[in-house]
Amino acid sequence: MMNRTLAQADVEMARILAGELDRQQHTLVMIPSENYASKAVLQTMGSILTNKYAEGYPGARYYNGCEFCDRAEQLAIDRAKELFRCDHANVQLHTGSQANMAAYFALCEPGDTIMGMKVEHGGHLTHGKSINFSGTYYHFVSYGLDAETDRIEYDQVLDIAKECRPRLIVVGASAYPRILDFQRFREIADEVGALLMADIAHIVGLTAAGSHPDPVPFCDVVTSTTHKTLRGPRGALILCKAKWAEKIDNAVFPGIQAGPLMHIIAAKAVAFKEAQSYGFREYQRQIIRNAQALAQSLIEEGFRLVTGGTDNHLMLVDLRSEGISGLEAANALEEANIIVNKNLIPGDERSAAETSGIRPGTPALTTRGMKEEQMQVIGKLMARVIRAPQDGTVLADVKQQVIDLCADFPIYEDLYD
Ligand code: DSN
Repeated sequence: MMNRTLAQADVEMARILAGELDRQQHTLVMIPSENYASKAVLQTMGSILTNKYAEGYPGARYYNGCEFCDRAEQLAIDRAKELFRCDHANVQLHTGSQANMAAYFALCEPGDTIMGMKVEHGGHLTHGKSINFSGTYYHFVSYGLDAETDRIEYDQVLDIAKECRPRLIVVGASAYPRILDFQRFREIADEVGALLMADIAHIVGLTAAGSHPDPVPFCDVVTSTTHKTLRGPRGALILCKAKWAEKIDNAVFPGIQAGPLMHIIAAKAVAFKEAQSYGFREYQRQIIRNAQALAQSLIEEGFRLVTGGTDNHLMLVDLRSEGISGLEAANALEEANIIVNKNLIPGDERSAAETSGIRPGTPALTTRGMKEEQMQVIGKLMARVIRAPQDGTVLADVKQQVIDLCADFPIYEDLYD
């Protein structure tokens, strides 16, 4: 029983995993929040640390037998502090949403006023959407993008802050293709006496590698996921100034989480080590070069991009003049093995389930080694599909070209060796 492989123990599930591996190998993964974790990270996630309860923190656990859990978690904390040059790191968060929940618990009281970016303009559910805990338990006031520029206009943010006098301002987005000026947000927060939190779930790899301005010097607390541009295991972390360390740790455990996922924490430590390499810094630079090459290719094909391009790993394609919704475009692209997600664009009149845009990104394509040359080709393939979403011949032809392209950039060749 204990020693059987997955294929021996559960043929059905083994087949599902084999199918997913095949899908990841033969499709262009262009959802900007997705990536391919390294074999070392995957091995650690699948390790025996999943067997252990370790409620508490290194050196202060509620269970015995935590010697190796303590070492693994301390390694993750130390590496996170070094990588992000911060005072304190909590690496136990299961998800980005829980990281934001813990940060609000630590910094605010229920009912406090918090400012966050509108979800419809690129913010996250946990930045105050009424259907989310954030909008239910806190008084969120939203700032959005300027109607002319589709960018954050910092004077507008300041005006809103002066009016609502928030306890906390949240800066960060899931769909904003431009640089975030954390220093300017700090100045705004200081002017109204607010605390400042950055949610860098998307751009964390870029900031760690110096390819995007660093939020850590300017923010009280920084939250992030670990599986997007950082290319680690699915999970999250919180970085903070020393003065918030105890409140953050208490908010995470026992505040909102109990038993930590030790196998995931250990895999975060591995990812943090990988992120300290020169290769990782070059990888992040290439993500941006690739995004800009893809943006250029789409613009040459006649598409309108929100803000006209990108500074980071993603872009928003406005499909309103194409006579196709984001949903229809994403579904047609999937037929051709190109995986993107539909996304609201600023001023969108369609619902979030339909949308007028898509949000392509380059982190996963860059992990498999693709460069600007391939981005040029991919932009043209996407245009063919979006302009002929019902044409079976076009979809079949593009699909074959995608499969051929993917074959030149293999992933996980020896995963099960
Ligand atoms: N679901 C993530 C994304 O795709 O951006 C945000 O949590």
